[in-house]
Amino acid sequence: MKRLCHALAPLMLMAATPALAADADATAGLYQTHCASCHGEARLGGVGPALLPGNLSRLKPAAAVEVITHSRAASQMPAFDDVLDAEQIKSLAEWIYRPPDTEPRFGEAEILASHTVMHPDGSLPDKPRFDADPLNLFIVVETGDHHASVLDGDTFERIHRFETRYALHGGPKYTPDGRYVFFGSRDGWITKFDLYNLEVVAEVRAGINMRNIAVSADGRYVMAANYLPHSLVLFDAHNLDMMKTYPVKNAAGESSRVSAVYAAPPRGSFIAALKDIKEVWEIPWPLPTESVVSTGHMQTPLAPSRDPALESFKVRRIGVPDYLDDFFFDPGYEHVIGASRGGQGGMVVNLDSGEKVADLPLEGMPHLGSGITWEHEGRRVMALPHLGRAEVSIIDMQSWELIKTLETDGPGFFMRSHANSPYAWVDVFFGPHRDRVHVIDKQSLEIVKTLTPEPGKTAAHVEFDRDGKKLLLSLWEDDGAVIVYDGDTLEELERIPMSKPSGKYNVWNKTRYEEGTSH
Ligand code: DHE
Repeated sequence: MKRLCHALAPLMLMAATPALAADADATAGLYQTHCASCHGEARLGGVGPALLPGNLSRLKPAAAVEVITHSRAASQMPAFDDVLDAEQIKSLAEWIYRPPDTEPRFGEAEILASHTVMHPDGSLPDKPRFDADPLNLFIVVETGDHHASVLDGDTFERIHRFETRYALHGGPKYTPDGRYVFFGSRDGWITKFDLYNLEVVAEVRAGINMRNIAVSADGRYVMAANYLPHSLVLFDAHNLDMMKTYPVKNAAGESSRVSAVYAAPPRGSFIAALKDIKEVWEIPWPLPTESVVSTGHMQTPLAPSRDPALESFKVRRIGVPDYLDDFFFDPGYEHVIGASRGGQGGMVVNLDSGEKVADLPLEGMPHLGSGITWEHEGRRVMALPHLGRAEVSIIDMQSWELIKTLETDGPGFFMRSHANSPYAWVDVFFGPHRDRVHVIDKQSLEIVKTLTPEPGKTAAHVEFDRDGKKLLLSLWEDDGAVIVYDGDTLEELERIPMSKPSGKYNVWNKTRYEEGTSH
């Protein structure tokens, strides 16, 4: 019997293949009829998000069935349970995770075609439409229904709430005066929002699967980092006009996804880490004439003393000993601290020489991207959670030695503090205790309190106000909230209902490169 089955197998396969192909054709037809008008004929997105495997990594297949069947809360997508039967919905939900037959193209023509300017730079009033301190506003990204809220950082009143692009990811980036904020979506959209007038002023799509964006310290340029295509894209921040695309390749012609791009103010440049080739790229922006801006603890020079031979917008390739996936910079942006691929160990690389200056004894997927630093007994230390271990590691940034490992109630994602706060906060994003957050005393290096704001509900990501006196914590649920805490007494002060709030971003802390937060 077994032999027979084996003998028949090729025949059965031949018989099955046309049927499978017919199924796929039928599903592709369903897609064109019901989905393409919003998600694009080639699945590259339109009014709705792109439906390609790389863009759908955040959506579980079962959730895709649910969305097609019943729609998504507060979205314009209709429910299809009246139009399609369960089998058709299941096949569509599977089909969108298939790689496309031909690699989708997204080049300069597509970027230019996506560009819209709603309010040209300089056309809206220069005064805020509200009384709140414009430098102490918070943006809260609400991922549940794809909105963002603007909060007054003194009263915590919601000044405004507006619909964003689908699936924003990473921190929105401000211009140094705090007037404009740029959002990046996983689908590649960059949205420029005028916080004084509470209006979207320009939009452009930089790629199909974007990692993040960075804004130059002078607020004049925006750089986008893409996974698909393998590129960096430079924009003039005024109206998001495309200036240049950089195909990301090494000298041998091998191309790479970009892990992320950051602005390094003391260097006057963007720094991009590459995921598939062993290089870090430095792309300088033109030197301004002003001398120094105070950026919190850094006193960052706007006109950095860098090698005058470095040409603006030209790539300086820095060879590094390993691929950089997740990484962090020291406050002076002299070193990049990267996690090795596979998350076993880390390394410190000097950004001028490209040499590795230290190995870091970090295992269990250290989440360097959410590392923070502070002064401890006369030396600067950095602390970071691990995505794969219930630990926080604390490292001396001079000797690069691990000085403390704190056991936590589970692997964490985000860590946060403020120069004026005695505490650092870390969540327990993964595992059964994701409803807890730990508070670490920055001097004793001990966990001094564990809070459970709402049993059974995920609590994650903290951001302080500009003085470091109060802070916001997300109750990361569809019917969630942002909880305001007193940063010293650790008492809860109030809750502001929100739809799955993720990151919170205080204008002052970001534009001043405050210690203890992300930049
Ligand atoms: Fe993020 C920031 C990468 C998954 C929420 N995340 C970032 C940044 C990078 C990054 C490179 C810094 C960008 C910036 O601010 O300029 N994130 C990754 C990943 O590689 C990873 C692990 C897998 C992936 O899907 O890409 C990942 N991230 C997630 C999530 O699953 C989170 C929790 C939910 C979500 O929205 O997708 C998530 N990431 C965030 C948030 C920030 C972020 C809220 C900004 C933090 C901040 O305070 O600045």
